[in-house]
Amino acid sequence: FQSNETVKAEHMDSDLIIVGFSQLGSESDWRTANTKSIQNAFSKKNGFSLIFSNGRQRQENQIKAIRSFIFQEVDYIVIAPVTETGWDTVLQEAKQAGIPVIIVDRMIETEDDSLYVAWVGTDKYAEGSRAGQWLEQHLKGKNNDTINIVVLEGTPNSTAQIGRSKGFEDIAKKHKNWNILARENGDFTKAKGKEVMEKLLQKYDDIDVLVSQNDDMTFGAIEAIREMGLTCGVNGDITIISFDAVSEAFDKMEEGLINVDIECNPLQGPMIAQIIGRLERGEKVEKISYVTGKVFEAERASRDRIGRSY
Ligand code: GYE
Repeated sequence: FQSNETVKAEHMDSDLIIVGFSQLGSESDWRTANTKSIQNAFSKKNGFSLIFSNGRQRQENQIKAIRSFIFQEVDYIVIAPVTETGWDTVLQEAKQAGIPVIIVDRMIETEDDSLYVAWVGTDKYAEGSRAGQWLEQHLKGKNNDTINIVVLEGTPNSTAQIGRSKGFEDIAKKHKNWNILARENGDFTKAKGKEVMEKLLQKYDDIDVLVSQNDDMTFGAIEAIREMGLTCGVNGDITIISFDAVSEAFDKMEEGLINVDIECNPLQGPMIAQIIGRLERGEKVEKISYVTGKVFEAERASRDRIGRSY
């Protein structure tokens, strides 16, 4: 057990700004890129000392990390929360300690929005509706055929799962011939994505479309589909709509295995560092800042990926 002063001394290196970052886990390629972006932005040469904690997809680990940041008297706390609810108590503690909190990527559900100074992330509902809109275009002229859809969902009650599900379903509702056969949790991981897709393929022999809420689950699902002797993507049995648009997904689009990928940009570090810079100078910051994203189709993947770094 180290005293408060000892812990602080380790990070006290002159006038560096001490930031405690509670990342929710390391479940996906997207998450790896997000972590790197934040670690790079909060480097010593940029004037920061970063204390990083990996929550391994468990809220209780994140709450522990936040309490330890408070104990260490960090200057700022940055949290990428795994799920939306259950943060009020620990964020009250941070507030009482006078430590500003910035929420990134996913959102929290609270009635007291004084518990955080700013949020940075992408619009997950918009991502879900872009997936639905793409399918509308793709199916144009096939209004009488029944389209059987399965959805691989991410971590239950995470903003990414809630937003992408709702966004897609609000479009699906408008189409009587879209038949959502199943919605299953694949935890945003490749292993779970594969396992769940295997079960779905055993249960249904007429899946037309897979909507997979992140690329890692998609990679697992593609393995399951191929091992069953089926094909997917541009000329395949199963149309695949994925989310994130990480580098391996571009490979798969170039191979024609994924039809379309709804981008979610993980490179959020510089925006968060900028917000802290403003707070340091006593300037006002936006409460909500959206990072924008595009829609990438297999047909253009080789050109669209030029210049991308993750
Ligand atoms: O899409 C997924 C990750 O919250 C937007 O979390 C993020 C999601 C991302 O595990 O790959």
